[in-house]
Amino acid sequence: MISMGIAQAQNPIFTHLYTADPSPHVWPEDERLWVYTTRDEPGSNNHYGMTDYHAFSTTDMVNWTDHGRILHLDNVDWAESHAWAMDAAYYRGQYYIIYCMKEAGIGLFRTGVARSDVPEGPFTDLGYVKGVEFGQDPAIFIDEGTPYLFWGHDRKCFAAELNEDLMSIKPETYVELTSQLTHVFEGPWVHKRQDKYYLTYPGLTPRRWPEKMFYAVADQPLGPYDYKGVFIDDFEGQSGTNHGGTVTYKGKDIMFYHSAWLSGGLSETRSVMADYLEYDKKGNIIPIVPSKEGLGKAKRTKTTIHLEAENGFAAGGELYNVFVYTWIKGYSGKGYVTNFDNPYDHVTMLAQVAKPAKYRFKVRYASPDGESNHDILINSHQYREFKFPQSTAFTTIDFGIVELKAGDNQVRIFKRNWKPSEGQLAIDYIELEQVFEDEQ
Ligand code: FUB
Repeated sequence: MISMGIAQAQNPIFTHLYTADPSPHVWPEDERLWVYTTRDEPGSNNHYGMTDYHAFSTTDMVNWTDHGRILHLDNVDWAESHAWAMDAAYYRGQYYIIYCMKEAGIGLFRTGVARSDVPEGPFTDLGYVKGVEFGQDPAIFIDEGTPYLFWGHDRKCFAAELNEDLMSIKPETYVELTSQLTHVFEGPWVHKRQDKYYLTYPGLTPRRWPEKMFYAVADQPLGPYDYKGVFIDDFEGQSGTNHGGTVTYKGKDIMFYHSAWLSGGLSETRSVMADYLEYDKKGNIIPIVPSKEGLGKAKRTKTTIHLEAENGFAAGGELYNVFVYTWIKGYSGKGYVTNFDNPYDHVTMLAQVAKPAKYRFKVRYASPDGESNHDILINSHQYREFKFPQSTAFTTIDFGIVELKAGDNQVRIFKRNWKPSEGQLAIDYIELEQVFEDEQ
């Protein structure tokens, strides 16, 4: 079975969460590699109930940070379902995600745009792109400062230049690329190499699932494209779909895509993969054979879920009668949560995982004026009363190993009863680090 040996391998990259449709990027003046993904619900094995997106970062491609939920259907007024494939961009000093969801009451895909001033989000929805009908599987490609949008599904692919606000296309630039992309089904992605534009896409050879990955090459972003062939063929443990993108990081070209390896063959419960992408002397992509080793031969990947307290509802959490402040310096993110004045005042953070598993739980806090009494609840069963020692600066407490269940986990820090505290607690973030069986 394919899932055998995963504990020692680098593929799939993320082994704590079911992830799909990866969008890899390196942002200006940031040494990290970023990967934005969709998420498959544990146990669903279909794509109809997909609701949210995650952001991941790394500097060594072994140790990854899952920054948690970055956008959910509930944060998008115009949408009703199907949080399907997405992409991300850095444009004029802001970070964007471009995604597709079905429009409420209409049931057709629209291409949404959301913005953040930090790459890890959470992102705020701005609406959908005007001029894009049936906007499934968007990819944004910025060439010399000009933004282009590619999208498509059901054997069709389209592209156009975007206006400067990214909220509408320039109609005069709209092209249908379908006939240039043999076997195309959905999921276009464009990258540039040595003045050539490579459009990679999942496709179906006639009447035959699952999807393979194909590519075509052009001299201009909007084509015409010259079909080149398949570069990820059928492989053991593939999912029904494939979808991905390319990035150059630390001098190496990497292809991110997805498989069904983590779910042990449930074909629609997917997991992100990565392998090096190489070209021959003529610039043709050398076909990728998905490998367990992925980007490194010796070490397995490990992910730490990092959840900033101040993100609240935008990241699936809750701030109940507490406030975000920035007075104590040294916090990460945009601030910290404090003012736990009354019983039941709380901050809740959402940790999502694929399977029941153990994690090392840490809390970064400050309590400048004295010890503070609080309680910690993980879902409804793990309750712990804790006295946070006085600390004028933000510091981290390791609470040891906790168990998370498959799906959504609520981590709550609160005042349960009226217990006097000398200090006022400030919560910066929590972390949940994967602990493998051989480390327990
Ligand atoms: O993840 C949901 C859908 O499956 C995507 O939008 C398609 O590209 C396919 O990967």
